[in-house]
Amino acid sequence: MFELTEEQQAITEMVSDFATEHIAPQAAAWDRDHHFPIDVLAEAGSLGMGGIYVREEFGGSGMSRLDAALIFEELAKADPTIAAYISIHNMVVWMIDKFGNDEQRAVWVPQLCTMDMLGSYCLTEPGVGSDAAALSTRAVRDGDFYVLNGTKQFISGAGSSGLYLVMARTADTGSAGITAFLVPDGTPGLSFGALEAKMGWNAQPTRQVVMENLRIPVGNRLGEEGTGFGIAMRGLNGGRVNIGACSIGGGQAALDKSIAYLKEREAFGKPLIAQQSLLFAIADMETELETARTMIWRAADALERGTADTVRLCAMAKRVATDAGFNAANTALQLHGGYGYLSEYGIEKIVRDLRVHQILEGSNEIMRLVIGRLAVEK
Ligand code: FAD
Ligand code: 2MC
Repeated sequence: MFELTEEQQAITEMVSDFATEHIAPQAAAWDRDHHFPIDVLAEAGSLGMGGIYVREEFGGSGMSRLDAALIFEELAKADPTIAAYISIHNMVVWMIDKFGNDEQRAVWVPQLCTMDMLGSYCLTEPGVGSDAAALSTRAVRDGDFYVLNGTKQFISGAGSSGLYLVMARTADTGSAGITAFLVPDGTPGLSFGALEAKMGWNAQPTRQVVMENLRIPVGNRLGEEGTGFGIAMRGLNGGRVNIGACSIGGGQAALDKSIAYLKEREAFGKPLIAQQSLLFAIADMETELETARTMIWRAADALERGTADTVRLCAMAKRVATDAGFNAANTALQLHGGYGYLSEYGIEKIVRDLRVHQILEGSNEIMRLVIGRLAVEK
């Protein structure tokens, strides 16, 4: 559990090489130009990163949740934004593989695994984020079709994705009245809002997804009516671990840059690393990231084995890792002095990118809600 196998070390090395060569050199430009590199995503897909923990039968890589966490950490060292998008895509593909029927799997999973087609996860609405069970997008059955009406907010990849996994209400029974649907791009009635201007995550689009009298066949329903909330949440358990791994990767990159900088930068007649207070800052970053990594690996293992404490451990890992990653990046900025504030040094981008991980995939307050509720139930 605490030691990676040779195979896992090889995966980490392969992803690190890919990220160093194909992502890191362009990350600053993609951020500046708000460019979503779908060609590079397809390259990641060809290496098996489009369906990491999807079964091999329909083109998945059949790897474990821990393998996925290792992959997302490595990708995020090069660019947290690209890593995070790939993690959301993986969540969507896994949900279809896990909860879809054979026909849905055969149609969608292979092209999503290669990332020739991208997937978006559509839960949040303009009026409903944390209180996801109160969503109001409606799906009304009409013979062999469902008619969908509603707006999804903050949808990652929207406008570029080929498939939208949409949670909609089929009955007024709270979380039990929610159903999941597969909405292909190009369906009449599907449109997108303007590109949101954001603090970070600039290399991936965030838009509203608007559905107006959108008709999809009953065959596009994922699972039975009323099972959509559970499907959405089970997808998110993995998403939370993966986004946590992305935060650790970004934080680790910021820490590595800080160590190199403090060794090189001189003040008061010696390198800054000789200041014990700064060495202690490095020690705390290192310790907090390693603590979070341990938690991520433990949650990934629980998810893999389907243990009873999976939800709790995933929520804890998400909270701890996204805080640790952001804190490490923010400290790294301080350690770089004025240069940390300049784009050229690559630190301020990590701070901007990691900040949102404390908000999305269930805010860290919602993680406390989940953990707290389970703690008092015991
Ligand atoms: P609110 O729910 O309105 O919360 C506001 C504040 O109140 C937060 O700090 C929250 O933690 C706190 N709060 C709420 N309820 C409680 C409570 N009971 N106790 C204590 N504190 C509470 N969603 C998708 O479905 N798909 C996506 O692809 C996606 N991508 C995103 C990309 C970006 C860049 C962003 C910013 C968001 C994305 N989201 C996506 C939405 C994201 O999941 C939500 O923003 C998040 O869940 C919080 O919802 P909200 O913004 O409506 O905040
Ligand atoms: N895993 C499995 N099942 C879960 C679950 C989880 N993590 N969380 C809740 N459930 C089940 C729960 O067991 C219950 O099932 P049942 O009815 O069979 O008993 C059902 O879902 C309803 O749960 P609650 O009674 O706890 O519902 P409540 O409304 O009180 O709270 C809450 C739900 C707040 C935990 C949930 O709405 C939540 O996680 N909110 C955060 C929303 C979120 O994470 N959004 C992320 C959007 S995606 C994103 O940001 C991206 C970037 C992609």
